[in-house]
Formats: sequence, structure tokens, C-alpha cells
Amino acid sequence: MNAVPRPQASPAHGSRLAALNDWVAEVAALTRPDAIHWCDGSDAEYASLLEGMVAEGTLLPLNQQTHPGCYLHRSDPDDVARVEHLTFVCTRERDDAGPNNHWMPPADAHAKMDALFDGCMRGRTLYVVPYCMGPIDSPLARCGVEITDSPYVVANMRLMTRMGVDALSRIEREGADGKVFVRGLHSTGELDPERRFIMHFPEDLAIKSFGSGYGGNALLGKKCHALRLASWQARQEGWLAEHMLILGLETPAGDTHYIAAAFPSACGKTNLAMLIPPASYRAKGWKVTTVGDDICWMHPGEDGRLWAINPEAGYFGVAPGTSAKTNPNALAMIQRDTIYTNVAVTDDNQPWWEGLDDRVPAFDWQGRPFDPANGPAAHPNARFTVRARQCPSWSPRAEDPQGVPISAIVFGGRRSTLVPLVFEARDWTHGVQVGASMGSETTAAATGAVGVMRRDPMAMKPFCGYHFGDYFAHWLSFDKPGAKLPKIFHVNWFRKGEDGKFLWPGFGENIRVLEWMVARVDGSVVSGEDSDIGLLPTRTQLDLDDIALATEDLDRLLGIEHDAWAVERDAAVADLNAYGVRLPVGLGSSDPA
Ligand code: SAT
Ligand code: MN
Repeated sequence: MNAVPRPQASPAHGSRLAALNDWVAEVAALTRPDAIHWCDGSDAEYASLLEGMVAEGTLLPLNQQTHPGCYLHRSDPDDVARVEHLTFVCTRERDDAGPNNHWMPPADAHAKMDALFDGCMRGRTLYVVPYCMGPIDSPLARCGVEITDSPYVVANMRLMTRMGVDALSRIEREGADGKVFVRGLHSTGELDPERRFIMHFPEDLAIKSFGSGYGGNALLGKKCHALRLASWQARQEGWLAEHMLILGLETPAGDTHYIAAAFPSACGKTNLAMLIPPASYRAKGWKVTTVGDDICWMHPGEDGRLWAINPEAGYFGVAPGTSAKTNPNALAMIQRDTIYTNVAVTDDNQPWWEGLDDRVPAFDWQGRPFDPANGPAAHPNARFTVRARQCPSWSPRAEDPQGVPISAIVFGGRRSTLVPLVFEARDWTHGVQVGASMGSETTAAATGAVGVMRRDPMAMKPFCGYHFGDYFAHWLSFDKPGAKLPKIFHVNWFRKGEDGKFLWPGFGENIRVLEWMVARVDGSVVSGEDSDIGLLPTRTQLDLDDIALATEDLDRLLGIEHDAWAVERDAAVADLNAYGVRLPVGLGSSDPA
């Protein structure tokens, strides 16, 4: 540990940056808080936030013997997921937001939001939360300030971002050079779904969010800043802000390949990022390390490769389904110093959720005595928030200011039919088409029906802050002379048989698929089998030695149903054509190759 005391970057109240002080004053004049607290990000501050929430009953200590430093927050039952229908991108020109976003003219949106914010912090404390997305000294990192009246949000921001005096110093330094920080204004309001909106103003790098305390709606550094606004900034500055995990795959030869993978929310990004290889692979020397589980910022480096950072410093993961079998690393990291949201508890006050183990919980996520007639004990989108470094597979390269070089990009969705276990795109353009055509069955991470197939290009449908046509064109623009771009793959761990059971064992066994990708990247496997959808592994190229798979299941997992694929491709092309004239040439046609 660094023995040097933390720099006293700024006075306890206020900042050296007039623009920041002015904005805080302006917000305070509108929202009328009883007090203003400038967050320093210290342990003492975190402890006192927790203490305050425990005292007011919004945070419940869990069993401190088994789970030291762990707490439970029960949200309003109507505030448990992202609300895509209430999320807007407010560009001056409607077309810049694209058909992929809800849009409102900026002046109307400001008027609507300012009416909601008017006096909303009376009786509350206004917290000023300076944060940095990415390693504090990284040229790839970007900063913001969130103003919120929710101590729960502040505590979560402390776990999820680099928050406090160091971030404020950087903001002040950059501000002195004329660089702007992202301004996020948030209030939980009355948690009334009728008075709930999440508004983005990409042209002003601003966010206004009212009426929800839930993760993606309220922790503004995450989806609002690091994806919606960052994707806009990235397009202007020539980089990519993506909904991707980043993992390091160490091979028996001792090389580490970094892989970025995009899956929609609640489709296993956290599990893949923290994968523990099966014993036979570990014995050979395979190892996975975790750089990030949700967001990836990729910049072209001088060497032509894409270099990636994880802008976050924590994980906001889905609890249900997390177990010693599915994700032992995650389970180990959430035994201490974790904030749980909407999980159930056992009779000795330990956190519990469906899929954890066979204990029967005592109380459900709403605090009612558990009764299966009321549905699942934990909310299906129950979450844990925890510092990234607590993960046993955490990679110190997550702190590397230059980021990590990406060898492969993986797209994937939850598809019970049709889509094979893995295929490789023929080239970058084809890979962009594969990503743009992605579909997935919906999950509990967003309000609405679950299990409905929807098109989710690059897993960015809810998160791209501008017109998808421009976004695809931006992706294509990376293919230029001198670029050494990653190979692009598509995977599907979720294929089901006629009996409704998953065909592929998934979890740790997914390393078998990653192994093939790395062999393709380093050239040790010269070519897959060419098909009408891309390159497929041959049977012998995938190591399936010690897993029990019936031949017909394997045929299904690795095969192509040509007629059904033709229908899928037409549907994907029709969906892409909805992006109209801004769709880059090639992507709307039925075959770019
Ligand atoms: O709710 S979050 O947006 O923070 C998580 C997710 O849906 O991916
Ligand atoms: Mn996500």
C-alpha cells in the first residue's frame, strides 16, 4: 500500500473549479436540500453513510459473522429494474438519437425535469459525488459528477467507481484546461413510476434522472454515463464504448489474450468474466482473470490494436443463479463488504436467492415471511454491489492506465433455438453485421415481458446514445490501413433441446469455446469450417473429451439449419433496414461477403 497520505485536493466544501461550484449552487437553488455534502470517497465517509441508512431503516445489516460488512437494501417494489420506456436521449435533432432511442426535444425535457426537481430535496441532503470512470491516471478514463439525494446511490457509487478526492482533483485539473465533466443530476423523488424519467443530453454531456433509486437508472456513472453519453463521445473522438466484459485468458504456453464480450443484461457476462476452468484445463495451465464484467472502452492504439479499459471499479451483478457451481469466484467475493439489493434472507439473516443452495429462506425480498405462493423469494433482478478487487480472479491489469490489448470480440445472446454454440465472422465488416444482427430473449434486468426474442445489436439496444445507423458506420470505420483488429466471434450458451433443457453445460466448460477462439487468433488452427453464416469449428477442433454430450445434441449445437437461418437472416436485415438512410451500405443487404 502507498504510505503517502492522500492529497488534500480540495476544501471539504466546494471545489477549486468555479463551473462545478456554480452548478452545485444552481441545483441547490432548484432542489432546496437541507444540507450539502461533498463526497471525499473515504472509508469513514462510507461507514457513516451505511450507519445513517441503518439508523433510518433503509439498509439492514446482514449476519455479520458469516457476511462481515454486508447489508441488504429493499427497494420500492415498483422500482426494481431499468425502465427503458422512460429513458430518453434528448438530442437537438431527433434523427441523431435514432429510432433505437426514445427522444424528446432538450428544452421540453429540461422543463419537464426541472419541474420534478423543484424543491424535491427538502428535508434531504444533497450529495456531490465526483467520480472517475477508469483508472484515475488513465488517458482513456473520463470523469463526471453526480448530484444525488440518495445515500444508497452514493454508497453504490463508492463501490462501483473511483469516487472522491482523487476524482475531484482530476476534474479540477482538466477543468482548468477547459475540459468538461459529465453532469448527472439524480433524485429518488417519491419513487412514483408516473413521475420517473431518465433523460440524457449528449450534446451537453448531461443526465437528469428522477424517481428511481435502481442501479441502471440511478448510479449515473454506469449505463447513463459510461454507455449512453460515452458512446456519443467515443464516436466523436474515435473510440468505442461498449456493453462488454473483458477477461484475460492465460494459455498453457503462458500467453494472455484479452477477450471482450457483449451480451445483453443478465445473460451471463459476470459468470463468463470470472470463469474457473474445469480441473483438466487448470492442470494444463489455463487460467482466466477478470478485467471487467459489464462495460468496455476500446481505443485504437499506436500499434493498430484496440486497447481496452474497464471504466468501472466494482460489479453490480445479478444474484439469482449465482452459486458455487455457476460462479465460485463471484460467490467468494460477495461474502464480505457487499451491498445486496432485493435478495431474500435465511432465518439467521444470511442473504439468499434462487439457485444459491437448497436452504429455505425465512423472508422474501419484500421482507414478507417466505411463501412460494408470492413468487420467487429473491427478486429475479436482485443484485449485489461489490468492489472489483474483491474478486479472486481480479486482474491487476484492470488498473493499467494504457488498458489491455483485445485479441477477440465476442457477441452473444440468449437463443433457445437456431443459433449454434460458436462461429467466427469472416472479417471485420461481417463481424459488425453479426453484432448488428444479434438477438436475445429478454430478461428481468429491464421492466417488461421476459423471454421474448428481441433484436439487440451489440447488446447496446438500451444503451447506445445515438442513431444505430451512425453507430454501425462508426464500428465499420475502424477497419482502415494499419489497423490490427480483433477477430469477431458469436456464441450461444443457451440452446435448448426438445425437452427444454440446455444442450451445452456452460459456465466453466465455456473455456472449450474460448480455447478455439484463441487458437484461431494465434493461427494454431488454420481454418474453421466455412458455412453460410461464418466459420465453424470442426468437431476435432473443439476439445470435448471429458464432457458427456449425445451425438445428436452435438450436431444441433454445432450445425446449421439452412432454411431457418435464411428466415432469420431476412428478419435481421428487415430490422436493420429500419435504420433507414443512415444504415451503412452493406449492412442491410442479405450477405456482405
Ligand atoms: O441495471 S443495470 O443497468 O445497472 C445492469 C444491467 O441491466 O445491465
Ligand atoms: Mn449490463
